Amino acid sequence: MKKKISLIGAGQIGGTLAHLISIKELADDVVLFDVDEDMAKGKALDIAQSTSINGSNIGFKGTSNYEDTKNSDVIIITAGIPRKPGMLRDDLLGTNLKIIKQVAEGVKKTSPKAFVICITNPLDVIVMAFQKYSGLPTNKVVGMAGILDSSRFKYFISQELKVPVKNVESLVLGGHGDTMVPMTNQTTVSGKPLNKLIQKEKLDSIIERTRKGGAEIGKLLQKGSAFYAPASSGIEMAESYIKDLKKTLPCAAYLNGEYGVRNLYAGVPVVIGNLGAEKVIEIKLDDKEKENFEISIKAVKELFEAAIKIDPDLAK
Ligand code: TXD
Repeated sequence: MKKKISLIGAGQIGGTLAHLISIKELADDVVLFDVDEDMAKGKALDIAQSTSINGSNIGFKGTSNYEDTKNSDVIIITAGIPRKPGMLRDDLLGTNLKIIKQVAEGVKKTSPKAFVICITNPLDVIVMAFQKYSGLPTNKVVGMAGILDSSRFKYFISQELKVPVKNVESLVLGGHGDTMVPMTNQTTVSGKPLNKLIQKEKLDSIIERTRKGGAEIGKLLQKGSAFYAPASSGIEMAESYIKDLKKTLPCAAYLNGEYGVRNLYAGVPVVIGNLGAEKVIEIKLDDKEKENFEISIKAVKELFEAAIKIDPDLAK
């Protein structure tokens, strides 16, 4: 069966997603959709011209017409504005809510059966708004943040302990903001508990650097925000869905009682397979982790309340 992936937003992350899909041969057809049609077309053409070098056989199209994205298997959304230096993710709310409403209407009409991965910030609230606006089933709508945050945390630990990053196992849960929760007790390095390998002060500074990981890169880039690691993270989710790998990945998923949370999207471990977000895995949190997770959930809820003030339709 031919696979089609559409990327809504062909900016920094969108373009990188398309290139990774091409290299990994994850689909037969890739559509780059953007309000800036020429940019989408230009990137599609550029990547298409790399396929003879990579040896992949994929069709690329750039467009600003949702009809071209029709019947996509996977949709990855990055449409929106990114942070400028000094901005918080939450500062993007008003603008990106309006954009996600348009995107939801387009996707609902043309690809109601797609698996949708939302990347636009502020992540947890935007993915929830997309699900509400589009009415797509909650198991088919997920947000990408936890893989990226976990990857940053693992990288910093590997650098500190001077070990290969693949030896570090960890995950970061909660909302994608400054209250995100790196699970230190679930973190191991070559199977050994992290807490036994690192001093508390050092670990605290790594947690802080992880929480501010996006801002650190934004400050260096000056124009726009991180895009290579965010794109790789989105691809891991898309691949697990398309190939039915059933990987357990930290993603923003709809919670219906899991972790004591109802009717909210937040970062938790989720099995991603060909049914979408198949199952939320409830890991046991210690008291401190639980407390921090609850603080993070509170922050997501408050931001969603702010979103409802902007658009009361979201309360329905
Ligand atoms: O962990 C995470 N979830 C994230 C999220 C990590 C890094 C960045 N994250 C967020 O992703 C970031 O804060 C932004 O909200 C999105 C996209 O970041 P990117 O760096 O790709 O931004 P760009 O390069 O500005 O691309 C956004 C594109 C741009 O080309 C616009 O023309 C387009 O979105 N855009 C639209 N496309 C379609 N439809 C509409 N309405 C639209 N509006 C803007």
